[in-house]
Amino acid sequence: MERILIIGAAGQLGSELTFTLSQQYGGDNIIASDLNPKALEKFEYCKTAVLDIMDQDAVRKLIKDQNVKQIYHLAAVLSATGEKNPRFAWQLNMDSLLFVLELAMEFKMDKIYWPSSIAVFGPNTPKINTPQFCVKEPNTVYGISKQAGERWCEYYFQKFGVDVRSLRYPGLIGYKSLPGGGTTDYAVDIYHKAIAGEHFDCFLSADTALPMMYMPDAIKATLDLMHAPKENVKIRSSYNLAAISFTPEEIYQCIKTHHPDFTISYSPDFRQAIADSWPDSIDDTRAREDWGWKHDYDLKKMTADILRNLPAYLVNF
Ligand code: VAH
Repeated sequence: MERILIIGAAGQLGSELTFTLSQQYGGDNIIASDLNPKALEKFEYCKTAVLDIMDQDAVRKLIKDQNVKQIYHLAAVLSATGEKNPRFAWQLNMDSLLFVLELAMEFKMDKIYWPSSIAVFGPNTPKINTPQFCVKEPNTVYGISKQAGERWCEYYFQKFGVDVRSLRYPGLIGYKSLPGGGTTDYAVDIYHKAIAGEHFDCFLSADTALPMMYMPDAIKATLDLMHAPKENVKIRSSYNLAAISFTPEEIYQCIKTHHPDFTISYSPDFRQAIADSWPDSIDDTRAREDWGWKHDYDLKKMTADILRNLPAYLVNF
């Protein structure tokens, strides 16, 4: 029985990726792990383990006992939270990745997945249709850790043959988890406020365009990449990935077609500077050429799907 370990399974991406992986491989072959025991209660359909990725003995023991052959390493401190505790964010994001790459060698793992982000781009990166290869001088701890992590992934692939794969996610939007510590999480919270009939005060300015993606597209891209034949995965740092780009005003206007009384105001805070350092849109031609990436959701289709499904989910939060 070869198993897949998901580290940080209770996060925004992990919550949905764990469900899809369990559907594909069977719950008995999936181990959802997280620091927070309570957060693991929702994973009734797969195996679970309370796990601190920094507790190396515990991680090694679990890998041996459960014959883990793939790891999805999703645990990280996101952009806004990272700026409040830079040293911790760097240590968790970097040390945990290096440890996972070492484990991949030690246990001869089949594949590793590690998410990067458009946060690797910085203020002097071309902002429109940002290319796969370009200047990257990120000025957030999160972005710096993702850029360094990409370098390590490519190094472990080239030097040691570790089959580690990665995507530069745009802002991810889903209705199955609450808004987190990300700069793009305004685009999650806005739906919650609309459904609750509350006013929304946005922490970014009305015209802040950012690359975004609906969670079902992010899950599809992740599994398309992980299932691609090894020879098709030609970029071993991390692939640019794109779907939609919009501003807070544009998502507000889209929601307003469903909730005409919904109101918004704009009060940019420290996260505005983070958003301003990121691209407006991304060129993901290489992902489309190398392993056939294609997104399904635009802003209108995503908004309709979230507003249809979120009310039932609000009961669970
Ligand atoms: C963040 N949601 O806002 C993450 C993402 C592109 C941003 O990596 O930090």
